Amino acid sequence: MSAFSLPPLPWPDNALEPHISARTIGFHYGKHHQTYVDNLNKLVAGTPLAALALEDIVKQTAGQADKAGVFNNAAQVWNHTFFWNSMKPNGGGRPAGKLAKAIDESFGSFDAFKTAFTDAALTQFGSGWAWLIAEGGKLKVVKTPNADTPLARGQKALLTCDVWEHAYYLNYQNRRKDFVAVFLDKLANWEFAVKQL
Ligand code: MN3
Repeated sequence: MSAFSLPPLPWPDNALEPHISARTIGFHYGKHHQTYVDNLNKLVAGTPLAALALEDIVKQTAGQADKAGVFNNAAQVWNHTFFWNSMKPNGGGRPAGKLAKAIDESFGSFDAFKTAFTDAALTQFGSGWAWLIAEGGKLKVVKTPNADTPLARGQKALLTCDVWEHAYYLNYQNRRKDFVAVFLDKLANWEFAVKQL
């Protein structure tokens, strides 16, 4: 019996076109995300970890060298589900209400937030993630390498952009900057982000 399953996407696989193609989603969700789920199930089968919630596996295996495989796959399952929810058709633009206020208070302006987020996404060398997080009553932008995640660092994730090449290569090839701009301008799901606050 499989402990974990691939959560359904929050929108049809072609819903983010033309910005992210159904072909990209087909590989990214159908192959990459599914593989993390399958690997996690294999790794935890018959161990006490199989009885835990996904979030607890991520927290409990973080930083443990002998559990790196479990952590990497569990964190990638969680990160990808969070990423799908961080986007929506006709997203982007600016958040409203208390999130807009929190961004202004923490970064000075929405444009300053965008610059910080873009910088984090572009300076994450190799594979990883850019995040808007809440920590200590403030919003911050952070980047994490590979599978690493704010969930393992005691930080509250609000929004993320996957900057592994598999997230954008079919649509943008090496142009990560163009992908990140489209994420912020056309796809970011601010209603999801505000729910995390
Ligand atoms: Mn990915």
